[in-house]
Amino acid sequence: MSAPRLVVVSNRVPLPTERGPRAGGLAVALADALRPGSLWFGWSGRRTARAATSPPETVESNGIAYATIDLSESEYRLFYAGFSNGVLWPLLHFRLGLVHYRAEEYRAWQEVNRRFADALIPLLRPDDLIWVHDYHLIPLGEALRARGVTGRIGFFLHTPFVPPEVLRALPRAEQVLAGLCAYDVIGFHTEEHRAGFLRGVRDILGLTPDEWGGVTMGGRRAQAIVDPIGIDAAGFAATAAQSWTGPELRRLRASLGDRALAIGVDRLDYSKGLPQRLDAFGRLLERHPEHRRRVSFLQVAARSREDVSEYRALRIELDRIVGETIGQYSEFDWVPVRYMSRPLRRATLAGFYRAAAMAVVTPLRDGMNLVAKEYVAAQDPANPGVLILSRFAGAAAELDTALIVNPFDPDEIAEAMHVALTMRLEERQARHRAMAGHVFTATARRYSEVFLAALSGAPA
Ligand code: GDG
Repeated sequence: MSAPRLVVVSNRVPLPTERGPRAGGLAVALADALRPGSLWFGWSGRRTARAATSPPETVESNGIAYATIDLSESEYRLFYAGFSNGVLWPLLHFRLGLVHYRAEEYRAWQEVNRRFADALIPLLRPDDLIWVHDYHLIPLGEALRARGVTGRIGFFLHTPFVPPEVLRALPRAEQVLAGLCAYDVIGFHTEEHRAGFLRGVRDILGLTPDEWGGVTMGGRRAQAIVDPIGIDAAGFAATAAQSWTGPELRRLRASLGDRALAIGVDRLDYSKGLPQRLDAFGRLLERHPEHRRRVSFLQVAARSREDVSEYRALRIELDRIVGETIGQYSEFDWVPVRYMSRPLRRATLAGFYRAAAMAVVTPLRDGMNLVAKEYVAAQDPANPGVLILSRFAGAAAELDTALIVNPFDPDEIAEAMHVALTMRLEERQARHRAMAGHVFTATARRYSEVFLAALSGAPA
């Protein structure tokens, strides 16, 4: 008997025709699971003036079908920029002060999920394994069930999950939790996220999870699992080693001279702790002036979600902080911070990680953080750089030999930067070895194998 077909659903479908510099993340994580014959369904990224009702557009590449629908301007505003990124994203990152709840946005979120379900139903076969991704699509499982889908449906949350004390601030907390319970499997990056969800189920829904993390609602049992996402570590390491000798790396090295490179790579997002990190770098130069002229900090912060006002405000704030740091510490032949709001090519990024003596990954909260794992994979094991990592990134649960910091404390980050820049080779190697052990084992392939094993009901 042949294996069931995998149907992946995510808000944005990475169409094979538009693999830009940002290709990565989910597409890499699912590469091994997406065998020929699989289907990937979601939003095309296009916005239309009026609500579209036409059937999904399908393109095929390497045997995989990509089926997409468009969103109307108003759906984009209410469902995507509104409830998904203006309510759920800040809430799930513990930023209650940034949550702007509006009932019409919540309704649009439910409505777009129903439209996704309507468009997906005709493409489904009875024995499909359906794997839904992320907070935009929480109600999709319920919507599919309401339309008669009886097969296995799983959901993976890429963000953190908050404890019930925080979740209760959301006027529709019960519906969100109930939406999650409509799946057969609900995946989280860490035990902390899973535990927060199960506590919410108990405290807000009044249901008692069983000892294996199962929740039974309406006669169905949903299993909450921990399945940390990983990267294609071997592939990324090979890319880093290869781009080491390429033209961009030559230019980078020429521009650095004998100075050390420090690197930060993030989507420009308020969850990533960028102002605190730049503040910390200024404090390093203040407290340890021996690093002046000896290190350059390259911050790559590609713009994202600029339709949400907080993101525009953050960009302006960062422009100011970067300008201040540059003005304060620059000398005529040295600039302390290099700041790029355009994305780099993935191969170039891999080489830059390898060239960096330290990476500073200090989100205030993060589901996982793949940059931390990419940095580890890209290092030369004989002469590795040092990772400074926020204790509030999911990655800290695995990469505990990084220099773990509180991202809200610029002094602590500055001290960690000093420790990193002066660390002896043996210690760097030992810390890196332990982290590489995780990154090269808990890979993208393992992530999808574990999830799909749980979803198909087999032991992982
Ligand atoms: C969400 C969760 C979770 C960034 N700048 C450039 C570039 N990137 C790539 C990185 C990395 C990816 O984007 C970012 O992934 P993260 O995991 O760090 O963060 P989110 O985008 O917030 O992702 C997160 C993830 O989902 C997966 O579950 O880990 O916690 O928030 O791959 O390399 N890539 C290129 N140029 C850039 O300038 N090519």
